[in-house]
Amino acid sequence: MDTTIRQSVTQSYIDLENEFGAQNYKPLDVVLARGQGVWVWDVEGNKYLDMLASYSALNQGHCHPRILNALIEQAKKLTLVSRAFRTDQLGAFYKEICEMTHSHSVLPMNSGAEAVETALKAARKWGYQIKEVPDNMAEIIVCDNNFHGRTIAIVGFSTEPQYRNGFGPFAPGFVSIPFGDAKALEWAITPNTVAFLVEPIQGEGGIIIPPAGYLKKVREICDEHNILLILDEIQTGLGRTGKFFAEEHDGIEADLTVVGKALSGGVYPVSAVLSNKEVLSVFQPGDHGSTFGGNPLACAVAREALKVIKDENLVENSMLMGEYLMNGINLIPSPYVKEVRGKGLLIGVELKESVGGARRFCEALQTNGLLCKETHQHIIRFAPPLIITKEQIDWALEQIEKVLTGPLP
Ligand code: IF1
Repeated sequence: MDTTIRQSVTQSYIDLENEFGAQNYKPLDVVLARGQGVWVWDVEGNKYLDMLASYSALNQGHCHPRILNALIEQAKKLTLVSRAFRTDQLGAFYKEICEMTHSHSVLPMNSGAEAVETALKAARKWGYQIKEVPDNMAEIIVCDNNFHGRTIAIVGFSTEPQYRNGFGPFAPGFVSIPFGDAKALEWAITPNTVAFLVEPIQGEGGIIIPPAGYLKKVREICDEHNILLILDEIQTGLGRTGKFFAEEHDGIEADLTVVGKALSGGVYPVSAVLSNKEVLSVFQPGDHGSTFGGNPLACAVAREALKVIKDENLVENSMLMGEYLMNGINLIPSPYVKEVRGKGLLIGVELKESVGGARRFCEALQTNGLLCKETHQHIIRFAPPLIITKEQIDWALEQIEKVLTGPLP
């Protein structure tokens, strides 16, 4: 196929999306048809290194054979019964994830936002039942610049105008404070505060890493005031930052931990709330639920996805390869870069404002075979699958160097 025909094939897929779909995204103009490991191929046959990994949902890489096999084998047996009946998968999933994460109990959902909502509901109910906060008075503290999903309750406490505007009215009971500022947390607490919800590293916020010891201080403050610490580890968890959970960098444990994304290795939506303080026991039969939450297909997939993280030492690889990639980027003498920051394989490269935005750099990287996504105008996010090897990073660094030291794209 010559180039023009190939490009018109791509264009026909883009036109189809544009004609019939809601335009709530503006993706790069690459139409992907296949993925394997760290690699993806578009409909023209071009090969790319996936440096986004579906925002950390593909920590185990695309189409991991073991996870696919678990999906296929379970799909042939039983996919869904709803929680009206029990299955032979659910208990095993509970036991394995609790043992792996040192949790007491778990509540499975599907998307990240649903699991965040679940944690918020658990925290409120805990507040009324255990902390004895007066009815309907519970307050939950969140952080400016947060990202926890797209439901109305969640976007109601977003500080990003685009995520909120036009979607009100919103649920009351949320207070937002600056991220990374433990004093601000102390000041915001009232007798009705039931929980503090925070991301260990703000992902969408621009890979913002709080000051060292922040979470440790936050943990102490929460203990002192009897409020629950809810960590959203949907993006930072399951090895992404070089620890199984990012909370381990500060040597603490959350009361409620929210996980999603890579819990299924990216093949199926699976999320969960993990509890260390038996907070989840406030839920009585009928209080909360989901048709698909905890279904046998999800359980089989998640069980295998967790085993792959362990068997392939992905947490350690994330730490080692993360350091290697970040050092490599730091060594590139680029006139465009303001700062490189990250933990493990969650890395943000902040460009100077004068270069006119990261989007054009992502497009230039695409031309060189790397798929990346900008965040917050000026930041390029590098978050490849955790299975990435040193050789693959060396190749990626060559492409990144070309773009960061070449002419302004
Ligand atoms: C989109 C961002 C990332 C998350 C954290 C909860 C959720 C997410 C820390 C909700 C989801 C996704 C959602 C997706 C793009 C992506 C994203 F750019 F929007 F912010 F990763 F950085 N907590 N993040 O990162 O999980 O309900 O989506 O399963 O909304 O466009 P979900």
